[in-house]
Amino acid sequence: MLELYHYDHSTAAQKIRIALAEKKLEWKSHHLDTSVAKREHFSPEYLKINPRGIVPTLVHDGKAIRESQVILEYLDDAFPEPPLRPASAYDKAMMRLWTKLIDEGLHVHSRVVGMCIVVRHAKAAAGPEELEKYLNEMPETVRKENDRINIREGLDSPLLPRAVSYFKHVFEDMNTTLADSPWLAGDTFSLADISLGVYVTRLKSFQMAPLWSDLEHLNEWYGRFIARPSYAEGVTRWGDKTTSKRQSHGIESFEKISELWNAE
Ligand SMILES: N[C@@H](CCC(=O)N[C@@H](CS)C(=O)NCC(=O)O)C(=O)O
Repeated sequence: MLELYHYDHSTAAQKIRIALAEKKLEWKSHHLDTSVAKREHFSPEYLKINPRGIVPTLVHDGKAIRESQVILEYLDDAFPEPPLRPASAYDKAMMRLWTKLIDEGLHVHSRVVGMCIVVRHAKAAAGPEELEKYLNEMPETVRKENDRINIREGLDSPLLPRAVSYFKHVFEDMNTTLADSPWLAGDTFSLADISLGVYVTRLKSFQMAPLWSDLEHLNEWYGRFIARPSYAEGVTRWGDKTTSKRQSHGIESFEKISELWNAE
């Protein structure tokens, strides 16, 4: 049996739900409330299967697997059909160059952008005492320190320029690659497309798409990505209760983010 601990708009969880849908696997949902008040992901039971207190965790026949990029590879090993890694050694290596970016910094940068634009408002609304409890319980030190800075400084956070610039360069590199192939690692849809695609959705949710409107190959690829039934199943179906806040705070932040995007 497959079980997934996740929540609706988590990018890391979206990747796993897309892969599960591509493979047409049945799974049981454990939807966690990660709000400051509930913080179910810091409960002693959850920390036993995910000591970092983050989402997602896959449990397969009683064994827990954590870290979204590891889970994606695990799913492709455990359930090889249809494959989500290219057949040729070269394309597989290209796929891994893309997926490597996620843990090299892209996911952390995505959290920085999200926190500075919108999530800080929800965190601050919980009140200083609850927020302090939440941050104190957070097991990951770097995440805790980054969140403290980003909640306090918002759009003036010293972490924001690098995060925005990182996305700009990755999107440009993706556009260059996609000029020559329909998918990031060649002719077939792979873990690279799943891993990167959800972050385009995330930035788009802040109404930032005009920043990369000139990257036509990236935009065409994104159209192919979201047209797949697995996207409807893994992303759209779960919704995102923070959509309207993402939109309104995104619009307020557009000028600043645009300035950082165009800084070099
Ligand atoms: N490296 C981890 C990152 C997971 C992660 O950052 N999860 C976020 C959701 S995308 C989370 O648990 N957020 C809840 C919180 O930090 O309070 C992975 O890829 O699984």
